[in-house]
Amino acid sequence: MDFISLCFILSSLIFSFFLINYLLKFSSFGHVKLPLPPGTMGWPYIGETFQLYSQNPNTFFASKVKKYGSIFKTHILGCRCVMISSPEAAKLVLVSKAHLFKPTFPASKERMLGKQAIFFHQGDYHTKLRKLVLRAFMPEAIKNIVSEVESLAVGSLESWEGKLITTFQEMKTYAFNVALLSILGKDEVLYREDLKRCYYNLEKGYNSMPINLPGTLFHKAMKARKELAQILAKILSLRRETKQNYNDLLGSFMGDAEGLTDEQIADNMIGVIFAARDTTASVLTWILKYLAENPSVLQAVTEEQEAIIKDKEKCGEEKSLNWADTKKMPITTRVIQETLRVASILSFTFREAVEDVEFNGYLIPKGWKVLPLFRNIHHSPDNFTEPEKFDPSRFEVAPKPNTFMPFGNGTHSCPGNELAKLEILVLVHHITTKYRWSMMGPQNGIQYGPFALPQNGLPIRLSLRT
Ligand code: HEM
Ligand SMILES: *[C@@H]1O[C@H](CO)[C@@H](O)[C@H](O)[C@H]1NC(C)=O
Ligand SMILES: CC(=O)N[C@H]1CO[C@H](CO)[C@@H](O)[C@@H]1O
Repeated sequence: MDFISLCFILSSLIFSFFLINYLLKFSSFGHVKLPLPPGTMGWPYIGETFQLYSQNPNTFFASKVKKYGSIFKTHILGCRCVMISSPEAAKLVLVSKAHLFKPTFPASKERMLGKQAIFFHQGDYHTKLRKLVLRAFMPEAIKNIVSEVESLAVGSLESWEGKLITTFQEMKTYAFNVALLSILGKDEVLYREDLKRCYYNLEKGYNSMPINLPGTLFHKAMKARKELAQILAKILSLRRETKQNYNDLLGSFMGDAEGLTDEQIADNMIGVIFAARDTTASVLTWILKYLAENPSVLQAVTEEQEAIIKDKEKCGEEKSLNWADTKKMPITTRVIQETLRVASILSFTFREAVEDVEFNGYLIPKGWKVLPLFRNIHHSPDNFTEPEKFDPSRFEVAPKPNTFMPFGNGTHSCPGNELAKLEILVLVHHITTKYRWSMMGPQNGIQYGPFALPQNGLPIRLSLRT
């Protein structure tokens, strides 16, 4: 055999090896059989739940990312999941292939908020709801409630004056009141206390064992859910009688020509309170902590806010804040952005693959959960230098697409983000110009419940500035 035929035989062997290998990748249905992402699945059923909860969850995610890269598989709480922490993968799941990844929540959350709430849906019903929610929360709509938000902020601050308070608890009340204002407009005050009591019982019961026997927290929660629906039904029927036009979320829901049922309206009003309260309250809590720890930043924010007051005096404008004022707060705005990044209160979100999806040569199998890890993306040194450092000036340059997503992205991104920013700006305006606060407890602990929060909700003492 001459050298040339030997080469020919060898190369055909190599060629057939690759051909067979390639053909083997196709299953009997003709689909490409891709490998699963790297990672370990832990024990049967419990998987790696224990590893996740025995430490700070972010340490678990971070060590996995280090070991396996930005996409890896794991098994927690009985679910097989793929966790992703690159901007490209987040874009795929939340934006470009959003239709292949449906939202998914634990059953307890669905029971609490109601099956018809916006978060749980995909497709036409979701699109319709989202349009109605956005209509009530877009800048054009919330421009008109700046001075009412301001009254709520001023009222809260006055009630804390000279007292030792738990920042998170108090911010929850403020955020609840603003949420109600945006839902019910001026009707808010009439129902505030009743709605607050019901919502509180509902929330306490939803974290408990689902045993519906008299006396249990769960039973009380079920009762509270009914009472909430009754109060809302009363408001609905009053509004239907008066036939006025309302600019608030309830007005938007009721005005829809296609018509939502009372139950759909109730589920979504409770859903919005749920989405709006603890999120905004924990961001506000972190802001007070970071401002207290960074005196030069506090100084810069205070000066920016004082300049707004002086400008208004000079122009002879009335004292109360308006929408245009809130657009003259670039330093404060960067403090909010940096707080959202460092604290990343929503560490991740959940989706479920509705069919087999390929990403970067890996298979994400149908039925698996997919978790975009916002916190890891926000803390990646590739996207943010010295990621653990609180440095608002980094936002003088706009972040790259899909590297900074405190409000998510795509079809389910936060429709309340403008309102959240507004109520934070307004409170920061008044607290920095009139007050000072000191932190009263241990200052380095973080608790997760489920949002990241300074230990014990950040006890502070608030006093008037001298
Ligand atoms: C700083 C405070 C807030 C943060 C960090 C935040 C964050 C988020 C994020 C990340 C999502 C998307 C979740 C996902 O894709 O799975 C979301 C959705 C949502 N948020 Fe917010 N949010 C905040 C405040 C608010 C407020 C004040 C409201 C209402 C007034 C609100 C209403 C909603 C609603 C209704 C959704 C669901 C949207 C949908 O499924 O289409 N949020 N929020
Ligand atoms: C959301 O995704 C789009 C498309 O990739 C991108 O242009 C945009 O900047 C993203 N938004 C955020 C907040 O990253
Ligand atoms: C735009 C950009 O720089 N993206 C990078 C952010 O960090 C991840 C890894 O953590 C990289 O994969 C991205 O390329």
